[in-house]
Amino acid sequence: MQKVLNFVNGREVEPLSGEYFPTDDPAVGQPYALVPDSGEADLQSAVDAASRAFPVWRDLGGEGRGALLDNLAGLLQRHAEEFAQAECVDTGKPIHLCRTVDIYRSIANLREFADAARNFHGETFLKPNGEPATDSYTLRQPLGVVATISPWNLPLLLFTWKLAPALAAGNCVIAKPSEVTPMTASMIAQLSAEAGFPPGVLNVLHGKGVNIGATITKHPRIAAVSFTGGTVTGTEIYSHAARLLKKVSLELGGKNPTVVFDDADFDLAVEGAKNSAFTNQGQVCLCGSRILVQESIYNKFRDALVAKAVELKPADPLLDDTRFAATVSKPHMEKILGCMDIAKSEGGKLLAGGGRARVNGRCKDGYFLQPTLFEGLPSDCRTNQEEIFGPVATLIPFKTEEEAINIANCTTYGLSASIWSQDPERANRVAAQLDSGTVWLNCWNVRDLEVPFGGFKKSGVGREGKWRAMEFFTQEKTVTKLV
Ligand code: TXE
Repeated sequence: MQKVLNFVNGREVEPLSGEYFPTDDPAVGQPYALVPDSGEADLQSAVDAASRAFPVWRDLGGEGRGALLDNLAGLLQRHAEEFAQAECVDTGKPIHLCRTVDIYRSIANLREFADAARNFHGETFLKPNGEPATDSYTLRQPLGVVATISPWNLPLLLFTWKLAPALAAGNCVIAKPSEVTPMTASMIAQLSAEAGFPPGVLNVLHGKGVNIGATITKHPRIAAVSFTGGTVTGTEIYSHAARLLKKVSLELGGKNPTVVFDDADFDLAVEGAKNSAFTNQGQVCLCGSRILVQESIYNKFRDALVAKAVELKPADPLLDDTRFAATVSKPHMEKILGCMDIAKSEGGKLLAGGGRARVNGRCKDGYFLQPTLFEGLPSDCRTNQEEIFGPVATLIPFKTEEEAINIANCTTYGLSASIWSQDPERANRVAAQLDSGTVWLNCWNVRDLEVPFGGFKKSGVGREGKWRAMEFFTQEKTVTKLV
């Protein structure tokens, strides 16, 4: 079986314990690769390599670091199809999505932060009339050795979304990809050597969250942790980091509302609600899993959405025209099936799906689920409060704007929302009142890499996005002289 390896000090290495565990191809439902079960000794050797590389990397300057990030983007572009195939096998998501989102956006991340490396700057404060008169300027300096911990739903995209700003800002990185989807992180680490990154600048350690993940968050020489994943894990990382006063950025879960008013462009809103609920089998933190629809169009909208969900047939992810494929792992599929049972036991009326899907041929044992819709559930029940992170959404009718806002805001999460209305005043008025880090008007998941990104409430701490991420991965120094 194929072995994934760690990447430390510029080369691939076995875990020092020699221990591995298997990972599945979720579309086939069989193990296909072995993943290093890294531990404390692997971390120590990676931190040592990163610490040695740090002065060289820092002193290369923004131009030099930007050039290497651009080199890496170019190499990834050249190998894009290979990476898309690998991501598809590792995650079970449609190859179309791997090509047009995962790999495409990973290249964009590297290019965006190559630009940030060159153009990030401090501020000046010229105070000739101050008492006393001063000139001050700020320097944005790297933190040293930092860690990134990324999840399985967009493996390379979220890996590079953290790695690129960390490197652009002049830090050396210990990166831990999800143990469920280790492949493309390992591949890009090898490309980084070809791109010319000095040994030790980027180190990738594979392994389980509870082992190597937790060990990373407790290491005294790691100055910051940037994490995307579940809220429970995020809370644990926050508490470990607090004891050592590490900087922490947490992008966590969501229970995002899609709010459809009766003046919406109907077809656009139905299509938007479908994409928002079921893209990547519902495994995107930004997915709209609660679909709030104004009463006067509720029945018509429900019927149209159900028809779209039924049309979305799970299929082999490696086929070009597949738009809905496998969930990422057996435990995750079982978690989602459990959530469907909870929805039924809470009195939800099943409108579409509701269980496993069977795909013939090589995928007959794969982890496929049906796109699933429920209605008739109160907004305070578990199904409408807890993140399912699968292809399961609920429809909830509302009468007034005020009621829509109350329902939308009544969870502990606050990551994103979409509003569908052709009245711009209403759309902007409601956007201002939603407890969400991001609100889309008549669209969903349109991501400008420069704009701030993060969550309200239990959806996270801090903001990512071009300049916000550069701020996170640096510390500010003020230099003042009398004039
Ligand atoms: O995520 P985890 P899981 C949500 C989603 C999902 C739930 C659990 O609701 O059902 O989280 O998924 C590493 N210290 N999201 O269990 O555990 C882990 O190895 C340090 C939302 O897969 O959060 C992986 O690299 N690290 C989400 C990463 O954390 C630890 C994306 C994410 O895994 C660790 C994924 C620990 N103690 C899941 N435990 C989003 N926001 O996009 C685990 N890890």
